[in-house]
Amino acid sequence: MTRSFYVTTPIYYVNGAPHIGHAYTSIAADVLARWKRLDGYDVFFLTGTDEHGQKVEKAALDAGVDPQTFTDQVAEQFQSLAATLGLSNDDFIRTTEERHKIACAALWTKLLDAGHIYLDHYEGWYAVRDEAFYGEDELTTNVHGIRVAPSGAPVEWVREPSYFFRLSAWQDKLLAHYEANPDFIGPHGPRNEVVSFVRGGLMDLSVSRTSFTWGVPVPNDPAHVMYVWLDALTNYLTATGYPDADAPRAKFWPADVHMVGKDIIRFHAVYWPAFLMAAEIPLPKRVAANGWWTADGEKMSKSVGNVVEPNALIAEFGLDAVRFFLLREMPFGNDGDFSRRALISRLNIELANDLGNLCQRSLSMIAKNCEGKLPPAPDPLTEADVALLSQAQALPALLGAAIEVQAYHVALEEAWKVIRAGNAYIDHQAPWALKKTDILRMGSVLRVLADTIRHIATVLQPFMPDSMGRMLDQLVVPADGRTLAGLAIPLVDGTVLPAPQGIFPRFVDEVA
Ligand code: ME8
Repeated sequence: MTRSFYVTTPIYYVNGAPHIGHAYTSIAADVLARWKRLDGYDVFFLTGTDEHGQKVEKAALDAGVDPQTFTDQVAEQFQSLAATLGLSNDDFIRTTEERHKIACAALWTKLLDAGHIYLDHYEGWYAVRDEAFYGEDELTTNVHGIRVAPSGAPVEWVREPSYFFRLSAWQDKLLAHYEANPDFIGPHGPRNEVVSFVRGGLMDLSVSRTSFTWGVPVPNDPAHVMYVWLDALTNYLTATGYPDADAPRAKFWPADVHMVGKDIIRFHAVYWPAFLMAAEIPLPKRVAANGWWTADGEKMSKSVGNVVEPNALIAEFGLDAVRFFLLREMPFGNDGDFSRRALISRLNIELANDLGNLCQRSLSMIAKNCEGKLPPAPDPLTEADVALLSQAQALPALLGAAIEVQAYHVALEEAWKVIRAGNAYIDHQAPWALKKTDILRMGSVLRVLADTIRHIATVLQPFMPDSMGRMLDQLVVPADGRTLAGLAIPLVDGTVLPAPQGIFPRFVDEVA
C-alpha cells in the first residue's frame, strides 16, 4: 500500500504582498513534499491564504476596498507567487471559501456540544498585528511609550462579549503529549519555549469577537465571528474534506508536518492540539518552525523599505538559485541574514563552480571523446571508483534522514561533499591524460562520473526541480528512473547523450 504524507505551509495573511519570508517557509514545505514523492509516498501538500480577522479587515479599509474584493486581489498575488516559486501544492485553500466555513462550523459545534466552549466577556489586551491576546505580564513599553507584545506589536484594550475555549483544562494533557512525542515540535529551541509557556499555566482562550464582522459567523449566534486563529488553524482539516470522513482526502489526516515560522509556534503547538484533543481528532505529528530572515542585518519591514521581494529576486537570479540559497544559507530553525552578496557567492561557488563544473567537465568529455555515447561501467571497479560511487549511493539515505527533521542545510552539505569528491576524482583520474594512454579507462572514469551525477541530480530535484530535471535530461534518464527507487535502474551503455549545456552560468554582479 502506498504510504501517505500530508504537509502544510502556514496560510498567509492577505493584508499585504508576499515577501521572501513567506517564500522561505513555502519552499521548505515544497522540498519536503517533493522529497516524499520522490520516495514513493502519496503526498498531499497544502498552502493557502488566511483572509479573515481584524488585521485583514483594516487593510481593506485602508485600501478603500470592501474586504472580499481586497482579499480576492491579495490572494491572487499569493497564488501567483506559489506558481513562481514552483510550489508543487496539490491544493490552495482560501479561508473565505464555503468549504472552509462548513468545516469551521462543524468543529465549533463539536466543541460547543461537548462543553469545551462557553459564553462570557473578554476584557484584556489584543494585538491586531499578531491577531493575538496577551496577558499583562507579557507586555513591555517601547521607546515611544506604547504598550507592546513580545513581537513588538502594539496592543489595545478590548472589552466585549466572547465565547471561550477551556484551554486551561488541557495543560497537563499537552505537557504529557510533548513528553511522549519529543519530535512533535522541531527544532528544539522553540520546543523548550512552548513547554515552559504551557508549564506557566494556561488561561481559557477567547475564541470569538463581536467588535467587527469580517470572519466566520459563530453557529446560532451571528453577533459573533470566530477568533481568526480558530478559523485559520481549521484550514488544515478543511482541505482534507472535514467533516466528511469519506472525503477523498480524509485519509491524509492527521497531518505529518505543519511547517510554520517560529512566530506562530504557540498557535500550532498549544492552541491547535488543544482544540483537536477536545474535538477528539488525532493530532498532527509534527510542527516544524523555521527561524527569521532579516535583510542586511535589519528586520524586514515595509516602513524601512528593505523587504526582499521574491519575484524580482527570481527574475534576476533564477528560481533554482534562490530556492537553493534560502535552504543552504540558513540552518532551519536559526535566524539568518539575507544578503545579495551571500547569494551571489553561493551561486558562483557552489552552483556554477562545484556542481556546474562537475557536470560540464564530465559531459563535455563524453561528447568530445566518446562520440557522445555513454561509455560502459568499469569492470572491475578501482578503489577510487568504489569510493566515489558508494558515496553517491549513500545520498538517498543521508538526505532522507536530514530532510525528515528539516535539516535542509545538512542535506545539501551531504550532496556537496559528493560533488566535491567528484571534482577531486576528475582531478586525480585526469581523464584528459588517459585519453592518450588508456582510452578504455578514460571511458570508465567518465561513466563513474555520469553515474555519480545522476545520483546527485536525482536527490537534488526537490531543491532545484527545473535545473536537476535538465541535468537528468542530459543523461537521458527515463521518467521512471528519476525517483529514489528508480536509481536502481541503471543507465544504458551506449546511450546517445544530447550536446551538453551549462546549467548554472556564473553571475556577474553589475550592482556591486
Ligand atoms: O501568521 N523570516 O500569517 P503571516 C522567515 N495567517 N519566515 C517568515 C518571515 C521572515 N522574515 N516573515 C514571514 C500568519 N515568514 C497566519 C498563519 S496558519 C494557520 C495562519 C513566514 O502572513 C513564517 O512562516 O503573518 C511565518 O510563520 C509566516 O510567514 C507568517 O505569515
